[in-house]
Amino acid sequence: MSVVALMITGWDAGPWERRLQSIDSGLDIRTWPDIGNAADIDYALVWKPDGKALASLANLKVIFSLGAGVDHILGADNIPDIPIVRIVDPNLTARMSEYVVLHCLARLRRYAVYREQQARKEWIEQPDPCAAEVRVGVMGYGVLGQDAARKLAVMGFDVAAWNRSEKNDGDIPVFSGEAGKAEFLARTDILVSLLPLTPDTHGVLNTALFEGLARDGVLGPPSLINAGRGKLQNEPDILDALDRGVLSEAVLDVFVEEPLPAESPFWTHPKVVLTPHNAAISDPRALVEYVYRQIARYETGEPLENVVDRTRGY
Ligand code: NDP
Ligand code: OXD
Repeated sequence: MSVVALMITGWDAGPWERRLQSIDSGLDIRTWPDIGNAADIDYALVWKPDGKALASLANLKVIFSLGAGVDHILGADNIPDIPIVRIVDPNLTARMSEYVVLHCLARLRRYAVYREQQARKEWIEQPDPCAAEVRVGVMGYGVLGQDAARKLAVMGFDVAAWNRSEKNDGDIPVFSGEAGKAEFLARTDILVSLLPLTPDTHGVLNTALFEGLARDGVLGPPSLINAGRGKLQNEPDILDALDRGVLSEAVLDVFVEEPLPAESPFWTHPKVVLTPHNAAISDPRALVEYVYRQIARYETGEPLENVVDRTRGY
């Protein structure tokens, strides 16, 4: 019988345990820190795990990230050198695209302005460009970036992407690497960050990047949506760019420190829309089956899918 450990920080492990048990009542599921004999554990399902605790599982075969990102694992000390599998699932992907499309449409249709006007009982029609006049740039053209970009294109936005490696994707131009960055930024009115956090992407959302964005957009100064990771962003640079009008708005789902401290100026900044790192939640009702499928593949000798490349960091 396989033994699974749930090692979850910040979320309730209960729904994961119940869902797993409902799929396979024969599984022995243990929730950290009450895992009994550490040497029994075959698989660890983790969110922000304690590295030392993971390292103590002497017979661990696979680590499953319960999110698409894996910086919460790779950033911990003593992570055992075994496969790390991340989440790639249509449920999570669709949630992220909803978030991105929502905030691009809100910006296009000046949702914030009309809310303010309503509060003042003002009947004023704002200039009304169409989606095709607005250039959205998606940074990180992986599973989430591609889905969001395609759905934005369906809504009519003029979409391009920026990626580490070159990719050809039909109608969506994909710029790559440092060589393609300036051209990508210069044609971007709404910048969407869906990058993973790695040593290369740490702090990439900074003043120099904001100043490279398009200055001739139909919606006025460019705006930022960051749903990747908080440490991609230099937070003082975002505040400064908003205050100087280099950015007109920042939609932030992720922060350097989470939960966002009460004293953070982002809470009350009039040009910031913030959400509590829930652009794409990990819903155990959908994702447990994915993990269970991977365990079944491993046990029948099939290759695991979506294994993290540790040297790339994602
Ligand atoms: P993928 O690994 O599928 O995609 C990552 C993409 O980023 C790849 O296309 C990769 O390029 C590109 N990339 C990596 N490093 C660089 C770089 N230095 N410069 C340019 N491009 C780079 O990940 P997902 O799309 O599944 O997820 C992306 C991130 O979204 C996660 O890592 C996580 O941090 C975040 N996330 C946030 C959530 C939230 O609720 N806020 C929920 C889920 C995920 P290449 O094609 O060359 O490999
Ligand atoms: C993830 C997240 O990585 O929710 O999936 O942040």
